[in-house]
Amino acid sequence: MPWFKRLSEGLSRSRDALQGHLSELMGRGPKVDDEFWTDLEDALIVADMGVMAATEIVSRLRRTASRLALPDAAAVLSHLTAELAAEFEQPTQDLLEGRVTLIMVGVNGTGKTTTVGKLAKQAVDSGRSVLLGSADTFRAAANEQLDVWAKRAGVEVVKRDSGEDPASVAFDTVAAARERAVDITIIDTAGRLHTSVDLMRELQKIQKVTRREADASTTVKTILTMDATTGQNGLVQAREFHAALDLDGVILTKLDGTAKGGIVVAVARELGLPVVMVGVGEGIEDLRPFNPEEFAAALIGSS
Ligand SMILES: Nc1nc2c(ncn2[C@@H]2O[C@H](COP(=O)(O)OP(=O)(O)O)[C@@H](O)[C@H]2O)c(=O)[nH]1
Ligand SMILES: [Mg+2]
Repeated sequence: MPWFKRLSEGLSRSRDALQGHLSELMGRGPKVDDEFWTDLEDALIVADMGVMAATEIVSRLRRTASRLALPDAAAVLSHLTAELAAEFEQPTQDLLEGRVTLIMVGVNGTGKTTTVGKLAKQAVDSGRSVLLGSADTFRAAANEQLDVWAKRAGVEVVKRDSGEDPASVAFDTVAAARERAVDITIIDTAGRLHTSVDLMRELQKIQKVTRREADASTTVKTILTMDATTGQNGLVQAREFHAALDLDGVILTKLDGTAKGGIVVAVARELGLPVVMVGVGEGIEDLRPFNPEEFAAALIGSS
């Protein structure tokens, strides 16, 4: 299935919800008055775009409407997709371009390990050399889960027994990657510890070791996976990760499981971080680089 169709299907719950509000808005007639703008803003907020982004999109749309002397509600809404896409900085850089070392972080269950597996497979398919590191030594099953993905992708995993120091795994991984001049190195990490202070400290240690030991020709990036179904709660967690780790980007997973796909807008706007990829399912093909125009078109559909 082509990617846009996948994305579009993945966002269908969000699109249906938003379309419901927009057709209500259209049903009131062609008049564009203050109430129209307020209701449009509310519809965007309900989609979880966040108040800041919703306000900004609506005020830009208002300016466009007056500049182009748009005659009615339908004409105004036909510009919504473009204004939504304009919310994002562009272009988003390809995560797997050049030589990179990625540290994947995020709350348990948000999709770190799955995302590591998908990225590994995609990188291999595009002819890159890949090495994975299993620095989730907290859960016993973590190694096996990553192994399954690694086999699928045909790549090696550096690991240690559970309970061992995750920063040592990062050290071993990066050392091996350096020696073999690997293109793409991805380190999976744990998402749950006794306290979040412990977790952040552990991740900071992994980050420090990785930055210190990684080959000078690779870019080290710390990427947060965020479960889109957790909505605004996920944003709170994301802020905590960002404060502790100075993130380089966010991957939004499980957009297929929510009616509030607008969270992508809130993440970009309120965290000031690029959304580097989006996930719309459990399959390898269901993770792709984020493209603002595509996303806006899939979220809003034709009205
Ligand atoms: N529907 C859906 N499920 C996903 C997506 N990404 C990950 N998952 C599922 O989320 C669950 C937790 O993923 P996992 O990688 O183990 O999370 P981790 O604890 O952060 O490593 C798994 O069942 C994945 O298949 C996605 O984009 N869509
Ligand atoms: Mg995991």
